[in-house]
Amino acid sequence: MFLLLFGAPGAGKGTQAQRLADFLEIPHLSTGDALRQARQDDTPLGRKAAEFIDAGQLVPDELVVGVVGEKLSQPDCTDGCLLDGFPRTLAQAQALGAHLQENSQQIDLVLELTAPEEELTLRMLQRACIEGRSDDTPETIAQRIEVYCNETMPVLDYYRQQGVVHSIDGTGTPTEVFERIRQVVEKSRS
Ligand code: B4P
Repeated sequence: MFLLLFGAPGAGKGTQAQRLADFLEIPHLSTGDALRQARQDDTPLGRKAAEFIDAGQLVPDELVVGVVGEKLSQPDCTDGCLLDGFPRTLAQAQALGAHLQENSQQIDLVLELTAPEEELTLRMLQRACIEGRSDDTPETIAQRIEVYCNETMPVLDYYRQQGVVHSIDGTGTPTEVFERIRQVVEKSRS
């Protein structure tokens, strides 16, 4: 199964993606995690990405598309993969579509996690206290939410036209949210 997980910053993508990938026994790629790892490793990609991440902006498409292309070309992704936080722009969606088509693959399901903006902000401010992520400041959080609405919501509309999007209420405990996701995934598999 090829699945995409969408959600505004703080909607719970990272939290749910790991559970879902374990449940489906498929590889999982979070572009946010991959970029943070590159930054930690001080690679050229990580150094370039850092300035965009810290400003609450999207990292340029060509950099992110390269990361995903590399992952999808690995043998463990032949039968499926869960992409978390990708695609975030229409150009990324088109690049993904071209890659899948070349390999006679298709997107089976797009999950959108939703939560009110106050809840998103609160979660990220709480995470800031625990993890100290450089992009979890109040100004950057507001910027990331705006970027999500302007650049990523149109990508969801693009997939909605293909009839593969399921919106899931992302409020409640992580276990409650996962149960909602599990039901949608089970239904789409049956
Ligand atoms: P991401 O790493 O994708 O960051 P995010 O949108 O904040 O989501 P994350 O997964 O971290 O948080 P989650 O909602 O799970 O991206 C970071 C940056 O990288 C982007 O701003 C961008 O610059 C760059 N980037 C990434 N992908 C890119 C792409 N494709 N193109 C261009 N740039 C890209 O969780 C948030 C918090 O809420 C956590 O602390 C969690 O514990 C908590 N939480 C989760 N579920 C909860 C629940 N049900 N109840 C209470 N708390 C919950």
